[in-house]
Amino acid sequence: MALKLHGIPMSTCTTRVLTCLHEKGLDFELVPVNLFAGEHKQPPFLAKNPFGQIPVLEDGDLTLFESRAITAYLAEKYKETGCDLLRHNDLKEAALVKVWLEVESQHYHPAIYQIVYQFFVLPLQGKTADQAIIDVNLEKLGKVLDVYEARLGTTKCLAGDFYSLADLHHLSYTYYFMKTPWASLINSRPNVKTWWEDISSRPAFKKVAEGMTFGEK
Ligand code: GS8
Repeated sequence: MALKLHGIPMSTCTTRVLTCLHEKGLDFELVPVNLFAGEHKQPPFLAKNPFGQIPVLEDGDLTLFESRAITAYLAEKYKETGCDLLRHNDLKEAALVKVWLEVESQHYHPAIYQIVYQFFVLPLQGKTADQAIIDVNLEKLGKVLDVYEARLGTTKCLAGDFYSLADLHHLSYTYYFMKTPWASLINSRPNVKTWWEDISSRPAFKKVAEGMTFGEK
């Protein structure tokens, strides 16, 4: 039975999974969820994710939510297909991938999420962005990026000289962030800029980015 992904192509968390599916060259069905009609808060969807959020992946009788857990599942199940995103054959490399997966979710995401949310999502709901929240998080993100700049001066990608799930997890939010007035946070750091240009030009992500239309009129 084909993999079924419930979500929408412009959603950051859906695109995290879509990028992984394309990276692995897997067949899947994208099942649209009508967020504007509140479909994700209705019992049929809540039965798949009790938190009422996209994305959800169904693989036969297995139902998963949380985009990072879904990509980890796909990277494990299809480790022999396409790029080995978790470096199964090398314990140290695999451990470093896990370190940088944590860095993304614990340090990078909390800051970049706030900026993207304030800049793109609130105006869409007719609300005004809070510049003070944006400013605090730009400062936090800058500090995280200083660490990345040093790291990426020694290795091509975050976990080593290889593309991994840790890099992939950065794509969705950074893509939208680069459309904000603060893209210089990435572009002014040469190693981060080279890394960003490298990972965002992978065919799997370029395909997904076509559907990432937040902020476009
Ligand atoms: C977050 C899911 C999420 O925020 C994950 O899957 O990584 N930690 C979870 N989903 C958003 C769309 S993200 O573009 C969502 O479903 N928002 C609607 C809502 O919360 O009501």
